[in-house]
Amino acid sequence: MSEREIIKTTCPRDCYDSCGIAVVRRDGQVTRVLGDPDHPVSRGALCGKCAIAYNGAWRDADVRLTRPLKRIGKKGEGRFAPTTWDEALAAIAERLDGIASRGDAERILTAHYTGTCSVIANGFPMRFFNRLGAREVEPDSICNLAGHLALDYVYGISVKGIDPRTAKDSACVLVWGANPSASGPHAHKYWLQEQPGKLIVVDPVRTPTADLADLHLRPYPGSDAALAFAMMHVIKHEGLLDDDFIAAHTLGFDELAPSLAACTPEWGEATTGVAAEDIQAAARVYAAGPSILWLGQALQRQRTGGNIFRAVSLLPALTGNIGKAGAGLYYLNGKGATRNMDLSYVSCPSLRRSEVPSLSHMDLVEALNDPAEAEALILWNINIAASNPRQQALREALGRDDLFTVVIDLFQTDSADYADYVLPAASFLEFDDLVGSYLHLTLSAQAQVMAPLGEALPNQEIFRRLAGAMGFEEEALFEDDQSIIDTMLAQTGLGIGFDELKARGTVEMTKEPQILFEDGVFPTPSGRIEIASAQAEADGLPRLPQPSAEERPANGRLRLLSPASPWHMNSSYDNDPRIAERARETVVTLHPDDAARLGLKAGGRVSLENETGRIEMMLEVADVVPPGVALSPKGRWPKRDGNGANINALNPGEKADMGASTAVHGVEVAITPVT
Ligand SMILES: Nc1nc2c(c(=O)[nH]1)N[C@H]1C(S)=C(S)[C@@H](COP(=O)(O)OP(=O)(O)OC[C@H]3O[C@@H](n4cnc5c(=O)[nH]c(N)nc54)[C@H](O)[C@@H]3O)O[C@H]1N2
Ligand SMILES: Nc1nc2c(c(=O)[nH]1)N[C@H]1C(S)=C(S)[C@@H](COP(=O)(O)OP(=O)(O)OC[C@H]3O[C@@H](n4cnc5c(=O)[nH]c(N)nc54)[C@H](O)[C@@H]3O)O[C@H]1N2
Ligand code: SF4
Ligand SMILES: [Mo]
Repeated sequence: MSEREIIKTTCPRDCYDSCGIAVVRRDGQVTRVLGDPDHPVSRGALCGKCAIAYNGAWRDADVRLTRPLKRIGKKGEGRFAPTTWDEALAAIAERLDGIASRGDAERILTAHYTGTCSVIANGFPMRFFNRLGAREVEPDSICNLAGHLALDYVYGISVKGIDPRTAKDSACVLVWGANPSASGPHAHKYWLQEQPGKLIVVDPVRTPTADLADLHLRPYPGSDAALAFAMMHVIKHEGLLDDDFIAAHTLGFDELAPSLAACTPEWGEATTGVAAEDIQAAARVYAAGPSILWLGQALQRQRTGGNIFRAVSLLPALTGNIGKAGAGLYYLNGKGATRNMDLSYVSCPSLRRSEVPSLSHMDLVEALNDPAEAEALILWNINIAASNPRQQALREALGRDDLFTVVIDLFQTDSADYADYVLPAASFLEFDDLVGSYLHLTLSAQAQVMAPLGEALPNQEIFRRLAGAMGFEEEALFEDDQSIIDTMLAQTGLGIGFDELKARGTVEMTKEPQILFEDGVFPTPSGRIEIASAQAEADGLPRLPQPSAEERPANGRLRLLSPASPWHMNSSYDNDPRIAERARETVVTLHPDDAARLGLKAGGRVSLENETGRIEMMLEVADVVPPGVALSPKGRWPKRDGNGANINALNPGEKADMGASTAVHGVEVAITPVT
């Protein structure tokens, strides 16, 4: 009789859900990776993409990187020979040491993000880079920095949002610029559908989440600040303001109020495309509350994304929809901030001897082109050749012969093709760690269920060994996983050890739903919600959010949206054969009016072009997208696409108005038939 056992672990992908996983092992060998039926969010199922990939590419030694590799071909060509860990680490250490010992450590760039989000594998490698004095490419600048900075101005914090369980007391959930049907499929399937209130969705696209809504508002992309102002106009003029809350907990409403007068629903309709009566209806339902406001990541990926975020985030302040059960706002629940974990313990910024300013991903191409700025580049948990803007220019920069590049990944990505050394990372199934969802206030165990494939090593072990090869001596660089896990678990105050967490899989941080800002104190300079912000003004931004909308594309061009795809996780999974079957060809979707205007036929090939690049796709015609918008989700590997490029070949890398953060949903393209 073979022995069957089930081990609980957790999905650490960059996803709102952080699903519980049940790994089936027979005689010590993993046979299936399934959903954990006990998990409060996912209730027994993984999403389709992970169900395939975790039983496919992620455990397939023929697809995974299993040995360190050394480049033998030209950069970008993807020709490598196997080497040993000792040789690779010695060579890397020698190069980095050569740069650092002449005082140029800031010419060593490191870019990393959320390839894996577990606490140690996501944070520990920074101990090495802090000690080295390397320059960090600002991680959030590729994703959500503008939104963080905007909420910091208004609320003093951006990483503490509602406890989703409080929705049992809500009369309305307003999802603004997020599409959980793709980006958090279990939040879509259970949480949103079971909450008792009305669902309002603000999204130009009719997504499956929008299909669930009682009210779906479809503003033109980048016009959301105007929509928020029109809603605030209605709230004020229909007597729906919470005057007591405004007086007690906010600053600057008197300065804002005059600007609301002109923002009538009719003005709102003309500016955003949303019907005046829908603006009124949404404002009334939201104001009556208790209401939850979900600020999606897409909302701030715009040229004026910071202003948009400031404007929309005023709705809770004006209506008192915060500080009580069933109310509040949500952007991201930071795994440290909402779980009492001090993540700086993991990354140890104190190891840094001098400050080195970070670099925006939007400025990476220039930096890589300049030997005085970049002599070495180390990438881990990130695939810039697929996911960064200015794809062609970035490739050329990565091709620079004297740029020493190291890529750490599970797979031979497009980025890895440019490496001098490729190092194989272990997957989350192959080491212990902690996972905290960025929506649900849970803490979960990531449990090792199998040995690393081949010679792969967890990120943290790679950097311990590299620290050794460099001759570094600080103890913190060598701390083992168990010690870090114990320290972090102790900080949480949950009173449980890792063995108990592993047995339970996932625990809620509190028994009852937490209420956000229950004490009415906000960590801004004034302790109030800062509608008017002296800090923003000091930083060269307007003192108040502006009732503006971005200019629409001219000359028949369309606004290109490339949000999360249900079959990819960012650029992950494109190389799994069963997922590739489902996403065989890259598709762009246009409204029937645009297709007709441009003389394009459904099923035909079209060219998407702008000053940054050109790619071809198959055309789908459907009124799920509004006129003037083209939709084509992110996620393809450039080298697996017939174009040898993906959607980011069209992204000029324009910056949002805060933090030099990405404005990827502000891209404009011309679309023509391919004959
Ligand atoms: N056009 C367009 N582009 C976008 C976006 C968009 O909306 N539109 N969104 C942007 C956003 S929000 C983001 S966050 C970025 C993310 O973009 P990517 O960097 O592509 O993110 P991922 O695919 O999540 O992970 C990156 C890599 O981490 C690897 N990885 C997984 N686990 C591990 C591990 O344990 N160790 C190591 N070393 N590697 C691991 C994966 O194999 C993968 O190759 O893309 C951005 N690019
Ligand atoms: N399956 C899957 N899940 C993922 C990811 C993935 O790639 N695949 N990526 C993960 C990552 S890194 C992130 S950051 C999150 C992002 O996930 P979300 O927060 O959901 O953000 P996006 O996917 O960028 O876009 C969501 C919706 O915003 C809409 N939108 C675009 N522009 C505007 C606008 O100007 N105004 C309004 N109101 N709506 C707009 C788009 O049409 C889209 O339907 O998802 C995470 N989850
Ligand atoms: S990617 Fe998200 S939905 Fe899919 S298994 Fe992981 S946590 Fe769950
Ligand atoms: Mo992201």
